[in-house]
Amino acid sequence: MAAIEATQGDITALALDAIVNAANESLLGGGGVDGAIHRAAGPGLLEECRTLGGCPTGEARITGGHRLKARHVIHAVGPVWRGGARGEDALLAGCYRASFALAVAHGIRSIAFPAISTGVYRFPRDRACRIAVTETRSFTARSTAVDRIVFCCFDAETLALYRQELGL
Ligand code: AR6
Repeated sequence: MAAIEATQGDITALALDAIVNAANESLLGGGGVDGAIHRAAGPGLLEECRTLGGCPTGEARITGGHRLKARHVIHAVGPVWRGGARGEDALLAGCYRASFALAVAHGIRSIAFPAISTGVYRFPRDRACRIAVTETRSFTARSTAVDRIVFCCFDAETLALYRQELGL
């Protein structure tokens, strides 16, 4: 069974096979964790992202890690929160599922996720945390392809939510 961890810090510092980016449909960068990842990875990441032609909400695309310690970046596009009746839950779950599918396809054995959609996109943090943990447990119950899954929380409140949800 894969180890599922929650930690507080900057995802760009993690030396894992892949880190996940909370991107937008353009895949051409932005603020928040997306901005931090592009700054740390250097201009080669944007160049590679330009070749992808964007990504629909609820899906993900993979690139190299460029100057990051991580070998790959999985760019997942979370939904903007619009009250919860516009398919937001399913779209957010889709980000995690698509990220795991890419991880398996690319032989990624260790991966870190930020709290996708819970910043600029305003998805309620507790609800997003439950979805992230549910999708992760459902993945680890059916696959042993990934050994280590890290929820990288930027602030203490988010970390506390994940710890509670994971029973840590
Ligand atoms: N490491 C880990 N988590 C971080 C970091 C970091 N370095 N920086 C921020 N977070 P957000 P979204 C947390 O806004 O809501 C961008 O402009 C942050 O505290 O980055 O999915 C994109 O281009 C929050 O918990 O992503 C899109 O346009 C979480 O990461 C849009 O924002 C997600 O916050 C996506 O919005």
